[in-house]
Amino acid sequence: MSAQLSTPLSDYQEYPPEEMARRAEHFYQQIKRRHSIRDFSGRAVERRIIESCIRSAATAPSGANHQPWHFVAISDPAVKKEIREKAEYEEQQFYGGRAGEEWLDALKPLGTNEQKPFLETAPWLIAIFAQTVGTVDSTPVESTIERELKTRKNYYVRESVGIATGFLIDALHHAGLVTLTHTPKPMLFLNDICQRDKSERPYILMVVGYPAEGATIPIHATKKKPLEDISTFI
Ligand code: IYR
Repeated sequence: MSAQLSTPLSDYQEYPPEEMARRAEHFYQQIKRRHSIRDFSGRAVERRIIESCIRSAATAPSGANHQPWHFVAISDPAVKKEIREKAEYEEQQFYGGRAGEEWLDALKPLGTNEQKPFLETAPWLIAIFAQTVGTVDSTPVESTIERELKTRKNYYVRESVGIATGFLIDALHHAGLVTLTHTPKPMLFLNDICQRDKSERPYILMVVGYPAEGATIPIHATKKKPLEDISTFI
């Protein structure tokens, strides 16, 4: 007899079409208030909020359900300071020419530069790692050999971690927080600081907190392409 592979779908919720339309529109009205923020307040955010949002992120679909992600949530000021120093060093090279003229031109309307004070001001940084290989479960391994035996390849890693990151941004926004999807490049320094194995790739450094009083957003970032331009119905 083969092992049972399925369980009833018990938590699906159907809505009548009218309610569905209302909910879909309501979601749009809520999500369109999400903006990437660079002016953060230093106000603290409780750890349990961050924990819930990471739990939401981890419900994302992933290749073979391997869940190839790890979230390192950082609130320690000394660690945030170190991250800021390392990120600003990389950004200096980036803005100083490494990015190339075309890329720097594309960034002009955002008004970004190598200064990243928010990496220290914001109460939380969430370093998201993508695991190219992973272990079957999270029980600690005793030896290198044991790790190798328990290690398996992951699939669609970028897609999976990208979707989970989207869920995370949405969960944080829903909770009433603001985020910046930050990508210092290269950000391998995050492996050392967060003590993550080299087989894990730092994917995004999510900056999380409250907006500073008088926070602004670039006008450029408010211009979203209309439905006609981004979709085709056949
Ligand atoms: N990582 C740099 C540059 C940057 C790149 C893109 I594409 C952006 O949309 C925004 C910034 C920085 O964080 O400044």
